[in-house]
Amino acid sequence: MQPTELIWQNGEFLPWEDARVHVLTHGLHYGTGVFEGIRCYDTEHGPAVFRLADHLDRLERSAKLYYMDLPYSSEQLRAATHELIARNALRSCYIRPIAFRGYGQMGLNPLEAPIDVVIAVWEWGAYLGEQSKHEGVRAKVSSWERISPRSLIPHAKATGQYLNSVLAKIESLKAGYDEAILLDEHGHVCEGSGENVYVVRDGAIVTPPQTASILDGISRRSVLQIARDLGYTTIERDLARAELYHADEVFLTGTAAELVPVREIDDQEVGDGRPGEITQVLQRAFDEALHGRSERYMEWLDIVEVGERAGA
Ligand code: PPE
Repeated sequence: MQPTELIWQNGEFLPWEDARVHVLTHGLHYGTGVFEGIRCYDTEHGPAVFRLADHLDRLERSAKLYYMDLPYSSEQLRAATHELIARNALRSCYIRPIAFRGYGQMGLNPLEAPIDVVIAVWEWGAYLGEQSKHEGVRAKVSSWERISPRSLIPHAKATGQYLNSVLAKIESLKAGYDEAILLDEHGHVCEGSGENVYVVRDGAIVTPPQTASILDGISRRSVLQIARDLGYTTIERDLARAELYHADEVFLTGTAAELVPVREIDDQEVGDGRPGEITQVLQRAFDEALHGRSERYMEWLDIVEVGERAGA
């Protein structure tokens, strides 16, 4: 990864290499942290963060589910994010806010451990590779089941929960695929290791509902709205595994990945093995929204005020 100049840690702007934690940090041992992944785009209005308020809202909600009271308000984190992007003179970047149980308390009761909050920004290119956007990825249905609400909280974006995604991702890569798709205990489709998933069949866009074990993706909300605005039928319902293979088109969305077509699942071609038409229409429209080229969705962008270092 490409370091930038500054990282925001507990209210201070520190040089990248000085943003450190103690080895006995609670979150390192027990996965007691919550985080976000956000992107900032270089638009003609300046660097613009996509749905920052919604991401910070999700961070706060994830924290609450793990009994963490964030020591900073969303408004403070928003201001810190803006200042961090400006001071690092970035036009576009990935933004990683993380809040975790810090140093001072060991054992499974984290309630006395302090809560540390960090925001880092860096340039991060196409998550699944530049080609994936145009050609689509090859996915494997994972042998690992998506975490269940009976043991964890699928709707929380919590660090420890990502061991599930990490296992699925490694398995798919070692088997020669680009990405994993996880099912739940009933065999219903949930999502990718770091993306929501959609099937297009007979012109309708189908994706698992909120009640499935998914993360309530902010790209998901955005792409569903764009699809509806374009007049497509969108359906949120349980998806059977076979529907992946029978689909005309399949695609994934996430902040890091953006919108990526799936061209093959378990060695079965999706459609004709090339990104489908509806996928491409949505990909273009989403891209326009992300990059501030769509008047209709400008309200999703939070423009960063940059000083004289802008574009430096
Ligand atoms: N599901 C999971 C499990 C997930 O991690 C993400 C985001 C999504 C769905 C899509 O959510 P949203 O970004 O709000 O549309 N994954 C983040 C982490 C990637 C990483 O490698 O770290 C991301 O895309 O930033």
